Amino acid sequence: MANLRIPKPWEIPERLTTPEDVYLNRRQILGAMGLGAMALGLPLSLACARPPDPELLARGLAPALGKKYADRFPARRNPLYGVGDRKITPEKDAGGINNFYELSTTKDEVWKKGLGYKVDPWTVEVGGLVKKPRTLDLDALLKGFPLEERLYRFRCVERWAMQVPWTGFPLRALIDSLEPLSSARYVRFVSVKDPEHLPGQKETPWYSWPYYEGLRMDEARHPLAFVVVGSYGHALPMQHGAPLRLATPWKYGYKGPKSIVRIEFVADQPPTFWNMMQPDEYGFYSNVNPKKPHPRWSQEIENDLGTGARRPTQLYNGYARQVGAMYDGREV
Ligand SMILES: Nc1nc2c(c(=O)[nH]1)N[C@H]1C(S)=C(S)[C@@H](COP(=O)(O)O)O[C@H]1N2
Ligand SMILES: [Mo]
Repeated sequence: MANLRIPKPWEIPERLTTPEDVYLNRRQILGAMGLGAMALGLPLSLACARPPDPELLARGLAPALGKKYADRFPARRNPLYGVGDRKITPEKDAGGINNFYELSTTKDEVWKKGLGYKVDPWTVEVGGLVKKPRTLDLDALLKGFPLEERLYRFRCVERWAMQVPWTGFPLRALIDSLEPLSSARYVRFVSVKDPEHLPGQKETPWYSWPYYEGLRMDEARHPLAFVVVGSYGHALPMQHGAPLRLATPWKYGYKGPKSIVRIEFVADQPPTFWNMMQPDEYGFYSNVNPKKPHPRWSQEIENDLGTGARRPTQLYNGYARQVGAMYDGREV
C-alpha cells in the first residue's frame, strides 16, 4: 500500500478538460486495492495516511451562519419524501467528500477550504421576466417561507450517490410569489463569485466563473425542486453551498448550484457551466439515466457514498413516477 502513489489532481494531464476524472481515478485505484475506504467512511486521501481528526471534521460540519437562525432548525420532516430502504448517509461522509470547485477541486479538501467563509450578509437578486422582482436577504430566506425537512436521494454524474436530509422550501413557493410573465420559459441560477476569498476560484481562472445553471420552467415549478438552506437538522455548512443551494434529485448533482446570488427568469434555454465546458459530456437536462452512458463511463451502477455499496442506477434517480411526465425521453 505504501508503494502506491495516488496521483494528485494537478498531476493528471486531462484535468483541464476532464475534471470529473480526478475522483474516478482515485476511486478506481482504491477499489483495485480492495481497500474499501468508502465502507470505512473515511475521506479518501486520509484513508491511506491517518484517520480523520474527529474534531476538525465536526468543525467542518458547523453551519456557515454560526448560531444565527438556529431556532429555525430542525424543521418538521415532510413524510412524503423518503428514501425507501436506503439509509441516510452519515453526515460526516456527505460533508467530507464534496464537489464545490469554488473552494477546491479536491473532494476531501472542500470542507476545510470553506471554514470561516462569510455568508452574512447575503442577498439573492431575483428578477428577469417577472412582475414582482425582489431581493432576498437572509431573513427572507430563513424566515420568509415555511421550512421543512425532506429525505432526498442524490446522484453525482461521477457515480457516487447518497441520501441526505435537506431543509428548505419548494422553489415553486418562491416562483409563485414573483408572478412570472408568460414569456418566462426558463430559470437561470448564478453562484457566488469571490476569488479573493474562494481559493478554488482563484486557483482555476480558466473556468468561466461564476458557476451558473438552469432549469425549464416546469422543472423549476415541480414540487421536487427544492431550495435548500439546511442539512442534517441545521443551517448549511459551507461545503454544501451555504447559505442556499438547489436540490433537483432526479438530475445529476451538478444541476444543483450552490451559494446562489442571482435567480433570473428568461425566455430561452440558458447556457450552463458544465455544458459550456464540455458540451458532449454534460447536457442541459442531465436527468439521471442508467441507459445513457457518460461518454467516458457507464451510468448503470452507482456507489453509495456512506456504505460503498454498489447498486443499479434508477431512471430519474428513482423519481420516475413524479417527474416522468415532463419528458419525452429525447432530452439530453
Ligand atoms: N456553485 C457550485 N455548485 C455546485 C458545484 C460546484 O462546483 N459549484 N458542484 C456540483 C456537483 S458536480 C455536485 S455532485 C454537487 C455536490 O454537492 P455536495 O458537495 O453538497 O454533495 O454540487 C453541485 N453544485
Ligand atoms: Mo457531481
